Amino acid sequence: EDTHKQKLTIIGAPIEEGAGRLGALMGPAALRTAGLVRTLEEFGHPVEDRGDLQLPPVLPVVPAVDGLAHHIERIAAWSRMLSSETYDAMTKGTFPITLGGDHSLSMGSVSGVARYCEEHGRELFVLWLDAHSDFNTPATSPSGNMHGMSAALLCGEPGLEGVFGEEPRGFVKPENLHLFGIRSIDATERVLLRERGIDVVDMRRIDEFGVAKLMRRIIERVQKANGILHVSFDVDFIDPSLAPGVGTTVPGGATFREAHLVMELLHDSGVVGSLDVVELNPFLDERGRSALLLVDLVASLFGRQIFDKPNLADQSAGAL
Ligand code: B3U
Ligand code: MN
Ligand code: MN
Repeated sequence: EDTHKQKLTIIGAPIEEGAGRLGALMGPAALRTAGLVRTLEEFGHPVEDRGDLQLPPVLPVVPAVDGLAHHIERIAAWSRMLSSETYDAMTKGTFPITLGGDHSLSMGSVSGVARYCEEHGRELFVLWLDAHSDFNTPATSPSGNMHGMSAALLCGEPGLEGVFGEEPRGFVKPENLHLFGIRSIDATERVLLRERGIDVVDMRRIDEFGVAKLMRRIIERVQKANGILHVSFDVDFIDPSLAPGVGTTVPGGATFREAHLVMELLHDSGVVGSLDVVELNPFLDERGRSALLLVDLVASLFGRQIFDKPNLADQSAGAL
């Protein structure tokens, strides 16, 4: 789980039915056009690109849910497939990067990572970079869109068992989920997030304390537990003025430097073991700028630096 020269497995997940607007299907293609693979190779990582996965011709039968969950059969098929893809990639000692596709894909990608962690006795932590908390269930969701349910499913909330059925899956401990960059929470989500004690780093906390302090606190938790950190990067984490290519823009998002700093700190930490890049909607983008920004952010996660990192061992003013 080292972001330094590790072998990477790219998994394209052209899924769009979890979102309210179509177009995220083109996300993996746009990220490739923007030079993702070339950029990762530039930083010395051998890359295996598994291409874009396809839905199987026969979808699983999912029992009816209490509430609203649009296209649950298709999302169940993607989840099962992606779970075994990320699990296999990690079992082979590689770092899976799942390209979306809408955020419902993380039900699958993170489940596979969690399964790997369980089998290897490693504690899993999840950093969910997003404008939204994605903590609805079919019973609480105002929209029925499953990209707003993935974090809840991963924490084992009721109502989403049918997504995996009897297929192997893994879970995330609610206390190990860190939502970061949040600025849109439904009333029903708020209740559930409080009941489960989820760590919600909202934009106000980022404004007051800065991303560096808030990120170090999360990274130190992972390091102390010798854990593995999964990063789930929703494009709407970034401010829409910089990344307009997303279906659900929310003003007041991360700035260019805040987003890069998050990635730079994650790189230096060495704790990241897998990544999702989700919700890029090229149909809504402007001349590829969101895709290009995402590739630059991924480059920061894999080692691109402006010049030097500060010496943390010596925090005296002179050393800064
Ligand atoms: N919370 C709302 C909106 C939403 C969640 N995630 C996105 N949008 N991208 C819902 O539909 O669950
Ligand atoms: Mn999301
Ligand atoms: Mn979002």
